[in-house]
Amino acid sequence: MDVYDGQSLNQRFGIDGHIAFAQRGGLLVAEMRGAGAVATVALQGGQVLEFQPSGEEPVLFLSSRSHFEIGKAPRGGIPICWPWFGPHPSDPSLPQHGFARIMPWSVVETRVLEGGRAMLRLALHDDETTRQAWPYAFSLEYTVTVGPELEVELLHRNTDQATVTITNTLHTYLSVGAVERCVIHGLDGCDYLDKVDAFARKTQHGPVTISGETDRIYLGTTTPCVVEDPVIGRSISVWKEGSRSTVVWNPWIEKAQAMEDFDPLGYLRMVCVESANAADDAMTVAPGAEHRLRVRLSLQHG
Ligand code: TA6
Repeated sequence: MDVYDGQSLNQRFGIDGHIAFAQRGGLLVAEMRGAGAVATVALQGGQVLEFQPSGEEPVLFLSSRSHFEIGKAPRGGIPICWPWFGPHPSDPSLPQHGFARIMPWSVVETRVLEGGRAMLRLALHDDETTRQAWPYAFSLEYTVTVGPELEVELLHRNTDQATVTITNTLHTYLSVGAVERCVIHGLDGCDYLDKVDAFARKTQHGPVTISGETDRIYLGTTTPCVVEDPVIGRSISVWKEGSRSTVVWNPWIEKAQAMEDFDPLGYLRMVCVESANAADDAMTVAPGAEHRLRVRLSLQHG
């Protein structure tokens, strides 16, 4: 099926009142509604762009200057960084954060689950384009479940004959009232690589706060993070499974201004808390084996 034919997708996978396919700029998106929450997912990259439970402010940051065009990941939501996180280890001509977030994913299933949650399942398999960048066979499935919580799961099956080494992240951009007022719990005592200080290895003492460019890979951590947001008056819990690293990123002023798709003051209203396997936590996946990376976003008040 042509992954960019909205009409045939609606005929085959649309579910009245729950899932419809529409054009957003140059991208085809799934508009989802489940148990009172709404979400938007771009078929390019399987990128969740928006998630908003009823009565809540948007949970994900999406830059107002995002491009919705083929070949470029919109700035925000949850880009899927796979099969490598960051620059390619040896070939600078290859895309940063791997190719999964800029490839066309195909729809394989849509369903309404118990309680009225909406589910969308997408797939991506190796082809000559991916094999030029990464010479291995693979099968990826990405499942997005929308309800009062957002759950995403990236399932990688190694269909190659070789063991592969993967770094990855679900690069979650959270929307906050004022980043400098937020407190991020869950990383106390963790070692991290500080990308703002030549990847120096440091130890986190207490919660994480943001008062400048912050780009840290926390290592060997499997615990959930909680972003306390006193301005909006809520906390966002980032639960994860299948991830041993957590990346915390805010570009702050200069870096944000250097990104033309980052609205000028957007950095004040976002923080990335990314569920990853990066650096020392790179993973190997044997032939025939599979790896699941799951993230669940939920909100708490008071
Ligand atoms: O996850 C943090 C990070 O690796 C930063 O260093 C910055 O590069 C960010 O990802 C965004 O990367 P992108 O390629 O989406 O602009």
